[in-house]
Amino acid sequence: NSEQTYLQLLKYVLEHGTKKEDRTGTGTISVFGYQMRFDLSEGFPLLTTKRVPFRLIASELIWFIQGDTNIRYLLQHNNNIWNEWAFKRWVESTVYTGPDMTNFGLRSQTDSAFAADYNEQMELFKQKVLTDDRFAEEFGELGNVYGKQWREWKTSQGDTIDQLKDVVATIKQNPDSRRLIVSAWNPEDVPSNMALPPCHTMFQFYVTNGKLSCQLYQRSADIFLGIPFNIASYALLTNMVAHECGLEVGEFIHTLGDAHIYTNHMEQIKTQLNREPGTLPTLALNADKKSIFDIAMEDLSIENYNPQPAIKAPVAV
Ligand code: UFP
Repeated sequence: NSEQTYLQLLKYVLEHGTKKEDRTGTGTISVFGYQMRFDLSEGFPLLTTKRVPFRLIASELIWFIQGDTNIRYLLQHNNNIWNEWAFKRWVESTVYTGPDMTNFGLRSQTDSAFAADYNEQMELFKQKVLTDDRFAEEFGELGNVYGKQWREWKTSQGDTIDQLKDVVATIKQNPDSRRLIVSAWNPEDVPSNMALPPCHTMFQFYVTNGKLSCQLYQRSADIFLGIPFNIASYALLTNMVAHECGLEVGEFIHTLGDAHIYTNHMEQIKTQLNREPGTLPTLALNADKKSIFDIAMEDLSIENYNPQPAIKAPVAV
């Protein structure tokens, strides 16, 4: 099933990956080019060999769909997954006057005195984003990340393009189209206008026999921490778009570029590979909310999800 497909990727990269240095200084083993297919009618592909927090995936996806690029909405939903990227901009800015936070991601894992300082600064930062409008506007902002590119792609004419709205409309009007694409990769914005160049670079929809499929090209994939989120996120998006368009769900096809395992995730992966997968949960969508643009957290839930415990691992920043 879907979970085996993911576990096979872990095993494949453990076996065939080559050592590769990376931007974060952590070190990886990596392969280039890999494809997984998930039949979404089998169940919702949320891993059972470790708990994957669905509400974080759902609130992040809603945030993308709303075109939001400020971490305030995420913090309001107790979602901390983008904090480091905003925090990095804050501590590297000229207005920051706290203790030196250079290389905070790696240092906080090895130096406990530093970790205490870091946690304190991060808490202060989060509180400021939540309570201070002007601070949030300046430092909660991640720049032209996914939400911006999906909903308000800037054109050379000074207009914007709502790629997501357009693609949903085209699926309804011309489902056979071979141009059902949303791109998050904006070469003009990548060098300086975004906190993190998009990892899920572009996706395409495909309709046949009344079923909607989606393929994602992901340029860079943290297999242990990132990929389980990315699979669930695009499975959720595909379910939402299918629901709006009156289609059944087909496949999610996940195509990876640099697919890597960080060298400090090895123990965690051993633990996971020793576990037996269970049955996949199912997604419940509020049938009254037709448009993906109206869906809120309370319209989504996961049923029959009985995973094994979460496995903690350090995130490379
Ligand atoms: N990463 C993912 N999935 C995501 C995301 C990030 O796997 O959705 F936002 C990982 C991939 C890589 C790192 O390990 O984050 C990004 O670093 P880089 O830009 O150097 O590829």
